Amino acid sequence: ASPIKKAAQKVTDALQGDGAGPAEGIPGKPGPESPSVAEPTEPREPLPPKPDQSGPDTYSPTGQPTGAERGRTAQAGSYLTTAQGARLYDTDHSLKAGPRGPVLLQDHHLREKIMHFDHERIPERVVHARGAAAHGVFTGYGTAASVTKAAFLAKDVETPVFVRFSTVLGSRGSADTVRDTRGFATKFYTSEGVFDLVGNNIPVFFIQDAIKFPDIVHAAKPHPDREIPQAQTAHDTHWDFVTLHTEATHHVLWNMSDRGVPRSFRTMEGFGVHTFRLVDAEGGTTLVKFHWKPKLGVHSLVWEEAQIINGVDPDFHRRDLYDAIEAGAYPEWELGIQTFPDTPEQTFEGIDLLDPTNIVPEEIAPVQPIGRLVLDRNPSNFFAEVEQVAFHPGHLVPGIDITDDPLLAGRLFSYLDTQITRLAGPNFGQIPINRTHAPVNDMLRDGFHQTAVHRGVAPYRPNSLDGGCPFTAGADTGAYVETPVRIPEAKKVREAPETFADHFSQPRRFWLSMSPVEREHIIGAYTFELGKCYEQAVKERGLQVLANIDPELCEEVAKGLGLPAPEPTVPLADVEPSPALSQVGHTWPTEGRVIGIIAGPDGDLDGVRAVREAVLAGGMVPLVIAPSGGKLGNGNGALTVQRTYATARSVEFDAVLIAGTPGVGADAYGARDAKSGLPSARQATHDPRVGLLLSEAFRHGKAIGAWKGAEAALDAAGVPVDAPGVIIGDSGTATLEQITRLLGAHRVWERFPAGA
Ligand code: HDE
Repeated sequence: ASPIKKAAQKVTDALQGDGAGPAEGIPGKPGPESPSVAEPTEPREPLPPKPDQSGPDTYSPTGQPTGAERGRTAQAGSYLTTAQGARLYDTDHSLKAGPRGPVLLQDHHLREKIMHFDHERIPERVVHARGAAAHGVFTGYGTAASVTKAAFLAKDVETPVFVRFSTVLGSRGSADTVRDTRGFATKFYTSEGVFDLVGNNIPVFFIQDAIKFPDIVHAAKPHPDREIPQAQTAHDTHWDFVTLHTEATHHVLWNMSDRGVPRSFRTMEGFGVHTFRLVDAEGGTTLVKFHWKPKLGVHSLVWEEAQIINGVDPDFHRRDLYDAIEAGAYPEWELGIQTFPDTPEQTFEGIDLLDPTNIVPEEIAPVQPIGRLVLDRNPSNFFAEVEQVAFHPGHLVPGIDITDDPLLAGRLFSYLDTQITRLAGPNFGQIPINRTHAPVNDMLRDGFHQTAVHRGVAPYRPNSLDGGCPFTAGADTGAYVETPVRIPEAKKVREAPETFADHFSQPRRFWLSMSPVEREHIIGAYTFELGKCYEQAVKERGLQVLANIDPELCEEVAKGLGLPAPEPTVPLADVEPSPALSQVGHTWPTEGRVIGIIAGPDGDLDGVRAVREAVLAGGMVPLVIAPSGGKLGNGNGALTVQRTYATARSVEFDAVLIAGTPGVGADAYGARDAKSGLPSARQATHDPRVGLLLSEAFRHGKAIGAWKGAEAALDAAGVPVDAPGVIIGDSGTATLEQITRLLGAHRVWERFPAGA
């Protein structure tokens, strides 16, 4: 029996027992065989304990834990105790003066239990509150050795990592697929200390100077009086700010593009945004920009899908990441760098490298791969790991240094500061998820939540009482030594460089680099968001910004808003497109893609079984959808139903297959059982919910395969059988090759009015 079944048995035994005699700590005597409970899905083995994250310490600093004691499941001990280790005989009833009498103040267990519960929450992150994370491994290729001495980037060095993805604006409980920037923060537990690469899925930022961060965040967060809307920019204060403050234009354009609604965390690029300075073993320096390239390609949702998902599965991205890892479809990225000579001007081909609203096109500075990231382990405890992880752009290792990007400077202050409030004191580095894997020998002492028991008497330097220890290191013994960058003579000013004043040529490059269908999506996004604003002046200013990017973009949005399109107020920049910015027109691996297989009870179950196997063999995830839960068919070959017509929605699937039900024609659509009024089993493949699923999948450009008479269901759903990406075959497996090929392009782009 699996551990899950054994555990279930123990609980059943305990519930049926008389409470006498602890058997392995669970009161009760062995009960009868537990009744077999039908599982809608295959049960999962619990995750193994993590080598570097032990369970809560259940010992005092003076007693040492035994091997078995450490790292075990928190709830598995023999006896329930108080926080102080006293065994409890009851945790379900308050201490009362008689069963109907008043509760007594002397109930110390009640007070401890409620006190702890009352303080379970910590403040959510002021930005990036909503997130999900996973553990993994980073392996260096050694290709960066000529530009950096960072040990973790050397060839074949494996470094444990923890990556947290997030949205920016929403609260902790907000929906995943809102239109927003996504955080992509990576903690590398290197042998030389922690390195945090705290990036986003958009390579540019709203502002050029950290001092404006409170302004952009106050404008984009919900209105302070009503606290609406949640987790989105489609409201007046956001558009008021970004249209008055045009350095935000480039970032906003990325937000309004498909990048604002990623299909999955697994299909997002990541960017360090700022220019960093790498330092080699001889002290030579190179300026770089970091890029994460997803193995599965960069893919997005269409806007309608994103909106539906926010209702039907607000945890869509979180679930997708967790499920992919559990299924063994480990998300993967390559880390790459664009390199630039470290000249005093800090520009490349006329692009100011200190301006975080700029990209450098990959066509003129190719991204060179330097390592591989694989996420292969889910967190065991969301709060302990995902909530308490504390990133900081100032967590650097020898070989990686910063530049004078004024946005980065502010971040170096902000990320430590915020943890003092969020994690209640300066010792957050001792929280298991934040602990470095390098030996720590600091002289930081005391403070809230100090969990170390430091020995010795001399936490100061120089000292003689602790033998003068510890000693400082030199660069040759692994110390972090700042690059002695020359600072040009200057006056103290509150100013930006002149080159920071061009707010439109980079957005224009982005627009010109988009395919027709991506442009159509951008037009739709601006029309939606500005259409949600109440203030006429804000809409008009929004159109003025668009006119300065591109007249066609401006005209199309103006049409949608019913307003005149203004003339540009700046000359349109003469820029070359960067084809690497477009997501369309490439072919990608299809691993981990989700294929819904609709099957009725009378359908071709052999065919469903065969296609399910073929989907699995292709590294994709088949989900069988049937009218109700349980099994389809009998005996060994019975198929587990993973989604019912009630729980399935098109947005979960990248492609849909439908197994026909022989003998049922289009006119049976929506047929109901005469008695119950419910869709009858025989007509199940023609259920209105299936019709909705198919029509949505069609509208969202998803590949659809049908066999053995299922054309009738397509017909009933209004899906033309000869439309692009609709594959009719003799069997499910016969359609799969074409379906997989279509999935490689992500969507059937021809189905959108603008095509690809
Ligand atoms: Fe952040 N940012 N940020 N940010 N940021 C935070 O730190 C801040 C910026 C980013 O998963 C906060 O621990 C300032 C750029 C990510 O835990 C806070 C400025 C980029 C995350 C903070 C920026 C980011 C944060 C909130 C302007 C992309 C989530 C909680 C100078 C390169 C990390 C926390 C996680 C989180 C401040 C700008 C990315 C308040 C002042 C640019 C991915 O410290």
